[in-house]
Amino acid sequence: MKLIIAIINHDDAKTVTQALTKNGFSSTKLATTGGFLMAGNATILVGVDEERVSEAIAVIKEKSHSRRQLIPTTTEVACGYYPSIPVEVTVGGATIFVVDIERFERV
Ligand code: 2BA
Repeated sequence: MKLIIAIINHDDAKTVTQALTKNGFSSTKLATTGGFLMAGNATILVGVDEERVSEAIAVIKEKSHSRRQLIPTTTEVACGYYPSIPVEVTVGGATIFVVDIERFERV
């Protein structure tokens, strides 16, 4: 068994979890925060048999959209003046980890 850990945009979380359920996958959504932007995102946990990992990832991929986001940065110029220069980053669709599960039980 494998555990898929997928970090996705908060706005895609409902669509992704609904699609996973529709395709027969159990999932858990956690409210998380990205370390770079310090903005809210969502982490989806999916416990899945090894042979269905690619299928689950395909569902997550289909429903997760990338977004371009502006972040403010400051740069020092003459006379101690610090103008805010926005930088654009592309966030997502999804950052996905797949890890081995040593033991899985429902008790
Ligand atoms: P954040 O850490 O808030 O990062 C948001 C986006 O900012 C990233 O999108 C990337 O485009 C940019 N970014 C992140 N770190 C950067 C850096 N040091 N320099 C320049 N740009 C940087 P994604 O790569 O799509 O990541 C989306 C979210 O996935 C991340 O939110 C974080 O929560 C998670 N994530 C990404 N890679 C990870 C990793 N290796 N380990 C754990 N979480 C990760």
